[in-house]
Parts: sequence; structure tokens; C-alpha cells
Amino acid sequence: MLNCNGFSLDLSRPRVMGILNVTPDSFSDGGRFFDPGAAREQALRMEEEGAAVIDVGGESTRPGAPEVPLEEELRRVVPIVESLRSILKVPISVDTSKPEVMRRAVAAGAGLVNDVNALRADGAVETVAELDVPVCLMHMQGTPRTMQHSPRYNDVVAEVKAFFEERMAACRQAGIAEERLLLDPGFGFGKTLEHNLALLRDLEKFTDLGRPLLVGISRKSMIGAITGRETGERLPGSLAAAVMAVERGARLVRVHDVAATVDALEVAWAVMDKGKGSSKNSGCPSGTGKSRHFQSRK
Ligand code: 9MG
Repeated sequence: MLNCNGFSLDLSRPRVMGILNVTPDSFSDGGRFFDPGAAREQALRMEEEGAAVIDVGGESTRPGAPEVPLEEELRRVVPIVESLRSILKVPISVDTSKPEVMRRAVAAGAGLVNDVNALRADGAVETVAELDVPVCLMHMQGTPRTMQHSPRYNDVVAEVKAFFEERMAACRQAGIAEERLLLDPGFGFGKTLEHNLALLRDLEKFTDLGRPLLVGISRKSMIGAITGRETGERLPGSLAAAVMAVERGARLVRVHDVAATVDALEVAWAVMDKGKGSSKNSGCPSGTGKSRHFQSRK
């Protein structure tokens, strides 16, 4: 069980992270939730559909996206985190690489840091060490501006694994307990289709690092490259990838289409025979949401 700033997140079985982009330019839903009212409605809808975490991001990480200045990212993210904190029963994650945004979002109620840059920005690792919330370390080759120019690896799986080991060591040295870490191979972040497929095929190799795996494949270009579909038509392909990731050990799946993914993972988990007594309809508590134990620690 992860303690997410007063909310608990149980990753003893696969869960869904709902994407809430408060940006004008994200690749699939850019601009739709830029308005605070629309963002709140979408967050509540995703929670109702079964999301265990809502991931709020104020800077697009699509290939070639421009950088967002600190003040603008704070203006987009902090008020929405503040307003969601009192209406959601599930934790909020903040998708950022900027230490000041991490600090201010957690002060506003965010319970998890999702960093596509794996705390490599100046001051990020020290900031998270002080914050006492879990953090997702994602692998990326290059930056969102440059990452798809010509990604190269000798052995993508081995190199991503070595990256995780290096970042886990950096966190340990900074005083971040290993129990607070999640790992994500970063599908589409400085990877060709072949690299993405190799990572998904061999995802299980990362499980021996002992930390929960997060994956984000929803509607991404790898699904488009395989199926020939536009972003709005990639749900079936995204579900197939989510199920295969869970079968290989993923415990958190970052998606746009929460209801459909929750159902797909429910079926996958039942088939995997690890869900005895823990499926949605088996009478077991969902395992997510506000926890008195964690709230009393605050
Ligand atoms: C913010 N963001 C976009 N894609 C992502 C992915 O694949 N993983 C994580 N952790 N964050 C992502």
C-alpha cells in the first residue's frame, strides 16, 4: 500500500491511472480540459469509472512540444489540484519534471509525483526526498523536444534497466526510501516502434527490480503505427497493449479511456488467477481511496 499524502493506493493488483491534461496542446485531448470546470468534471467521471489515481499535467510531453514556463505550469496545475483534493476519494498525481511544481502541487494535495524525466532536473531528487510522497521514475532518451529524432540503443531492455538502477541509486543516496518508487519504461519517449515492442514484450524483466511498474501506452503513436488508426480510434489497440502489460507485471496503467480499461484489466486479472477474492464483483473492498490510517499520520 502506498501512502499518497493522506490517500492510499493499493497496487497488490493492477490499477488504472486516469489522464487529466490541463494543457492546450496534448496529443490526444489537448485543450479539452484546459477549462477548470471541464477538468473537474472529467476527474470525477474518471474516478466514477474506476480510476485509482488521477494524473494532472500542465505541460504536454508529446514529441516536439514546447517547454512551458514555470509560472504558467504552476497557474495551470496548482488550482486544479487544490480543487480536486476535496472532491476526489482517490489520490492525485502530478505529472511534472519541475521541482517547484512538485513542491507546490504536493502542498495543494497531490499524493504522487509522476516525472517523465526521472528526477534528473536540478533539485528534483532533493525536492522529492523532502516531500514524503511516492514518485514514478520514467525512462526517456533525450527530451520531449528531441526524443524522436533518431532514438538508438544496442539493447533497449538492458539499457532501460540500467537506467532504472542508476536512478534508484540516486534516490537512495538522496534519502528517498525504495518503497516510494514506481518505475516506467516510457513508451514512445525516445523509442522507435521496435524499441517499444521489445520493451512491452520483455516488460517482465523489470519486475526483478522489486518496484511496481507503471506503463503509458494509451492512444500512443505505437498503436497508430501498428493499426493505422488515428488517435481517437485507438481504444481497441490500447486495451490489447494494457492487458499484455499487466500480464507481464504492470501494476498501474496510465490511460485516457478509464471505464474500458478497468473492465479489460478486470478480465485479465481474473484469467491470471491472481484475483481470487479481489475482483470488483467478489465483495472485496476496492483498496483505493481515502485511508483513515494514512490520514491520521498527517
Ligand atoms: C506524462 N506522461 C505521458 N506519457 C507517459 C507515460 O508513458 N508514462 C508516464 N509515467 N507519464 C507519462
